[in-house]
Amino acid sequence: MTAPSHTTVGIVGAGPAGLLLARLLHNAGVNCVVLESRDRAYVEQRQRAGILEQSTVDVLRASGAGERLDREGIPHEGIELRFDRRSFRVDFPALTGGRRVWVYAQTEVVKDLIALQLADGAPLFFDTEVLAVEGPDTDSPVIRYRRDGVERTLTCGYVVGCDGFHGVTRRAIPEGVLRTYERTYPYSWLGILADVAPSCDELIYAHSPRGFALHSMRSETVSRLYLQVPNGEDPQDWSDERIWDELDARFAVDGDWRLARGPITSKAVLPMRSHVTEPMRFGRVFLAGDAAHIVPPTGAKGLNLAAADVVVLARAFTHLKESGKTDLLEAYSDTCLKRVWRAEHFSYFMTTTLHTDPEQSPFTTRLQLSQLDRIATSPHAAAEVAENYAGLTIG
Ligand code: RFL
Ligand code: PHB
Repeated sequence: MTAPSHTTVGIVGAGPAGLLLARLLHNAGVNCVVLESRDRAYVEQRQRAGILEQSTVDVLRASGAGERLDREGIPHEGIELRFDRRSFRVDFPALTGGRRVWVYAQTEVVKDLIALQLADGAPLFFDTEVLAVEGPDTDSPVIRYRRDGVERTLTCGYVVGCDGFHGVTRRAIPEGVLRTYERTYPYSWLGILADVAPSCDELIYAHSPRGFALHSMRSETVSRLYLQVPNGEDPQDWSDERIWDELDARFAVDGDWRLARGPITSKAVLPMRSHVTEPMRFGRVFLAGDAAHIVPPTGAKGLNLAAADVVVLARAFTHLKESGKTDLLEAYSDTCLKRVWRAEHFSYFMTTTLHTDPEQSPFTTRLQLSQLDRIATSPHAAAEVAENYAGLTIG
């Protein structure tokens, strides 16, 4: 199939943001085309997020992509915080008026959305690299792309950059207009997948003198775990035994909890970063998801923010189609940035409260422990964590 030369909404990138936007637009009868540089297998296998907020689940269900999620997703009603060899459970429904989250991997969300899109949706082209987005402040911006070694163009009514942090769409916004806010962290995560039943029913976020650790899961037989490691660490330097020993040490609590070990099937080191691009719209070019903002993964917010952006955008395009009005499109950036900055703050808070900076003073460690103790003893402090984690209704 060859790509058309014109469409209403040109979408760059088939990650969760691009795919969900395409589904929502398809359902609303708005034409679009999705161009993705990687092949389908790569996009479907990329290991990333694991936690969906209630509102993300609601949107996926309403869009028609909830069938397998409802069968295989695991609802979670809390998380466990470990510190000082003790543990505290943050109870989401009790603290938020009934909200919860779902364990359902990003790989599965992406597979479900791709299957729907290829079955009846708008054109979706893999192995198609977007080279540039041109004319953002004209009535018909153009996407320049390469497919099968040939350069072509797609003329659009609007372009949405869902092309992640390293994408090209952001470059279409002139430097004088663009503002970026950034923070890097002096540590990374070593993430593993292991063929072993999770040793917990809910996720465990652990503060320890040896650094942060997180116990997550993918299914009843597959565990996902993360360890704070120095930046630039080589996963090859981490034997399976070293990883399990370190996880054991960091999750240690008084009492008889045990971490089950099993074969490790994947190891990767992931950098941590906070980044916001403002504005998220220039003329007829929009940014959504990681293309506009990055959060460190400690708050489990990235995928949920991407979904929230495209819901706002799909609503704005539907409104344009129905009323001819562009007011919601014009408000897009301001509407999204409110939620984005809240998630930035929460992700920063979770990250800096739970990790150990290599230069950290004993004073800062005492502050972290005091903050964690506050969450464990004050329902108000715990509710602040629960509301942010389970998802706020903004925008
Ligand atoms: P993506 O997923 O990066 O997709 C962008 C797509 O654009 C394509 N692309 C291009 N296509 C055409 N032409 C070009 N020039 C292109 N340049 C790029 C790419 O190939 C890709 O397919 O961005 P999107 O859609 O905005 O989705 C964002 C999420 O992927 C991300 O925020 C989350 O994974 C973050 N995240 C988590 N989020 C959560 O909500 N809950 C979690 O539990 C959670 N855990 C995580 C995470 C991210 C992690 N890493 C790897 C940073 C755990 C980890 C370890
Ligand atoms: C995951 O399961 O991959 C995961 C869960 C929670 C996080 C980050 C990653 O905060």
